[in-house]
Amino acid sequence: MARGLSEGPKEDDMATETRRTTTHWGTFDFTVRDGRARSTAATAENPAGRSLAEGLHETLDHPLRIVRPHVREGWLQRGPRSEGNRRGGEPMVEVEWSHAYELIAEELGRVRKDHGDEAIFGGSYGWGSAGRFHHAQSQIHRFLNMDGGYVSSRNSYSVGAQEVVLPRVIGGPGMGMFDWSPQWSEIAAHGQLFLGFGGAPLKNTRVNQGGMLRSRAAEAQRACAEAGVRFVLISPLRSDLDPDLRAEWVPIRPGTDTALMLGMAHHVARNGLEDHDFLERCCAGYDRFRAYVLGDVDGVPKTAEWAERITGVPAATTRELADAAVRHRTVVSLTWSIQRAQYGEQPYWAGTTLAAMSGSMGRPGGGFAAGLSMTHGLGLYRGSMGVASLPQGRNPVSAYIPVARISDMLLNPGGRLRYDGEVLTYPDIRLVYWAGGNPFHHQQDINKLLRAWNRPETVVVHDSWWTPVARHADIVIPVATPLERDDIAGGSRDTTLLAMRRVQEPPDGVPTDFQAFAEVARRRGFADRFTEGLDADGWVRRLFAETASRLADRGVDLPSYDDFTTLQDGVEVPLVGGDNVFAKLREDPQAHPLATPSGRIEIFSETVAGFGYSDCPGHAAWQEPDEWLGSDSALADEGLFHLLSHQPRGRLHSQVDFSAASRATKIGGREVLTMHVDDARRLGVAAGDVVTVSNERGACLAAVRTTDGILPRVVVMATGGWYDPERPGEPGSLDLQGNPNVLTPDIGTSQLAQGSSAQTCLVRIEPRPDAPPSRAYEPPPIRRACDGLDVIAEAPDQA
Ligand SMILES: Nc1nc2c(c(=O)[nH]1)N[C@H]1C(S)=C(S)[C@@H](COP(=O)(O)OP(=O)(O)OC[C@H]3O[C@@H](n4cnc5c(=O)[nH]c(N)nc54)[C@H](O)[C@@H]3O)O[C@H]1N2
Ligand SMILES: Nc1nc2c(c(=O)[nH]1)N[C@H]1C(S)=C(S)[C@@H](COP(=O)(O)OP(=O)(O)OC[C@H]3O[C@@H](n4cnc5c(=O)[nH]c(N)nc54)[C@H](O)[C@@H]3O)O[C@H]1N2
Ligand SMILES: [Mo]
Repeated sequence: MARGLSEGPKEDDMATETRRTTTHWGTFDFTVRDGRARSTAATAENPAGRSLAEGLHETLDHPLRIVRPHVREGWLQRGPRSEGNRRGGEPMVEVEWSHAYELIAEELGRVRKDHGDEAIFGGSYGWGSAGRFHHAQSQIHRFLNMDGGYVSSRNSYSVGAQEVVLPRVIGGPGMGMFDWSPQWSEIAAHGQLFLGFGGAPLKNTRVNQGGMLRSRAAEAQRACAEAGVRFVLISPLRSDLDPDLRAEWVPIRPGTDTALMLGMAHHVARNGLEDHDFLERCCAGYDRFRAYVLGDVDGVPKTAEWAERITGVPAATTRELADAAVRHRTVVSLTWSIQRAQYGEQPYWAGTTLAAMSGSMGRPGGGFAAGLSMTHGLGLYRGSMGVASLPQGRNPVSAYIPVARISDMLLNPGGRLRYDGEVLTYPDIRLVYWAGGNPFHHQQDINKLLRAWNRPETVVVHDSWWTPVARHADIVIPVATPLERDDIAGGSRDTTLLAMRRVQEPPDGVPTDFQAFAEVARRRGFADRFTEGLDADGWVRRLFAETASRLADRGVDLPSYDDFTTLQDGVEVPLVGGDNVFAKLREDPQAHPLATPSGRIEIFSETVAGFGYSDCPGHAAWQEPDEWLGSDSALADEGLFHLLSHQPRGRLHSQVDFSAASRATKIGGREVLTMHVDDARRLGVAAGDVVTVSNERGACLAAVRTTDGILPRVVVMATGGWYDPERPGEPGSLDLQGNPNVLTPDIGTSQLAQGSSAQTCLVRIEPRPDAPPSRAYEPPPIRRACDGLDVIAEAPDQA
């Protein structure tokens, strides 16, 4: 175990000490000698973090590190313009710090004056890094709010469909279901059957938003198996449940879970096996759903045989699962990726409905579960620590988009969008400002994104390395990494308040996001309001003091801040909030109504039905996706495969993709495409071979891995490999590294939620011998102004 921070250096290596800090992917101890980090180790309590620790310290002084501000050559020469931009395809020119800050300040001023505050997009989605003060989203939003506001984004890539549909069905906030889901400890104590749609892969529990110290997910899952819970894994991929759980594997075609649930519901309804009492007292509209399931509405009974034709799951299995679900204390659990698909609202609504029919809803260790183990704390803890965060102020601009509609917004100023009962108008964006996210990772259909991204006049990005988003900026401000800042970490659904201690100093002159925003704020005339006269240390102490006073009200005493920073295991904090609303609902629906119009679970929602969306009717229903293995084209053509792009096991999204930990998950520097052994044979490829994966939206290279643990004709690739176009700046280029988002469609889940739909994706696969190497981890071409380049020295307004 790492030496305690308070112990100080040993005599024999005076200059060496251990420093501990926290990331979204765990807490790490760094050996520091002569002011530089020399090694990384995960905490002993988080063995799973070892695979993500490898080489983390090496990322700090890596050649990909940006240490000076840069401006895209074309922007510097010709100034901001809405035509002819070739972002990502031109050299970047190194400029002076003050010059870069002035350019940003000038541009913000020009765009606000000429086009209004609604011309600035500051949605800036992304995970960024752990830490309550240096949280990039809070920083950029505070900054932009004080400068006049910005067009914002709503909802998440994680759970875009769930967040909008569940409040209509069960009420409450979009993320409420995380606290209301049965927890692993309750399942171990009371549960009997775990129906895991998409499973509960332990790889996902290596990550926790805001950080974590100890990993408990594996033991919590295993305790259920040891208690005799029957695990059924309903997923195209066998590795979606820990082998120790000895789950029965029911392979299913991607995108068809709703049909399986309807087949189960049919069996239950047809045989009168429902929990009639719960459906009558605690639910609304079951009759409407039942009529649909039995075929009274459209003449199509949703039998287990009907479901088999869609899902590929034998009818007998569907019926057996339905019988088991009504006889046993059952959890109907869905991963989030299932709703990150076209019509992603439906499986969540159907899962809630099935759980309500089953008899387990609102009973201990049973009912509907959303995303158990999809991050570490989900299923382990309810509620939050209530740690203070940086105040963001008020945004004077009301215009917003559902987050995944960014390309559509940039491509269609003035265009209309239906969303959750509203009609939104896309604003005319002239300036994009991003800190703490990577749209060239997270957005679907990157070739479309690139076309859209070239429309605004100016794009400003803060990042620490030449990430894909930094390469596609006009003005790049390099910032200190999370390992170079002091902060407080308090993970969501975690119980440890931790000090983050900087591991080393940032490179000379490189600011934190906070310092960079303060510099621009000074040039915009509001530095005092932005900083409130405090430096970062002053702010961290203020947030700690505010947290201490909140916790004192709850009877928890924190040490002084200075003592706190010496506690390597932090402080344990009890969580607040997160009552199980369904238990109370079952007990007495009059006394404990849900926050829905009827106060009950809306198996049928008049509100949603009233929106009149053909792609999201008033109850859960099967809707045929545009791309799936049962489509006419896929049935006729064996060359089409369903591509799933799931979360990477060796990193968080695209973060430090060049680190040793992330590279260890690749083959030959490329992302891995997992396919069935029979498919590999049919395609004439073997493990390790490079293939081209393509469809009408784009193409990427990947290296083959084969297994018998995947449904044939399904292939899976992790997200987050850095976008590496063969011809940088050109939409449609072959991606050399293996980024699945050059293939995924940019369509909303439906007009209700407009969530992202990455999992609805068919592709073709061909062997690609002699593939060109990936250059993702080389910096872009860089020029210094003294290289004789003819550049304008100032922004056009000043010239
Ligand atoms: N095909 C497909 N696409 C997906 C998904 C999928 O399953 N399939 N999943 C989706 C999901 S669920 C999510 S959440 C998104 C994730 O998408 P993102 O959250 O955008 O991905 P990250 O790689 O975490 O991007 C964080 C960026 O911020 C930078 N950064 C880190 N810390 C800081 C900081 O303190 N300051 C600044 N300025 N920069 C910082 C990092 O270097 C990195 O470039 O992707 C979505 N995209
Ligand atoms: N190691 C690691 N962990 C992470 C992250 C990371 O980047 N790295 N990211 C975190 C974030 S931001 C989020 S939002 C969560 C995401 O959590 P999820 O989106 O739920 O995670 P995924 O890994 O994409 O998907 C889990 C499994 O669902 C299965 N699946 C996909 N489509 C279908 C389908 O149609 N039907 C069925 N039955 N199964 C399907 C896939 O086989 C996949 O392995 O993960 C978090 N955890
Ligand atoms: Mo996510």
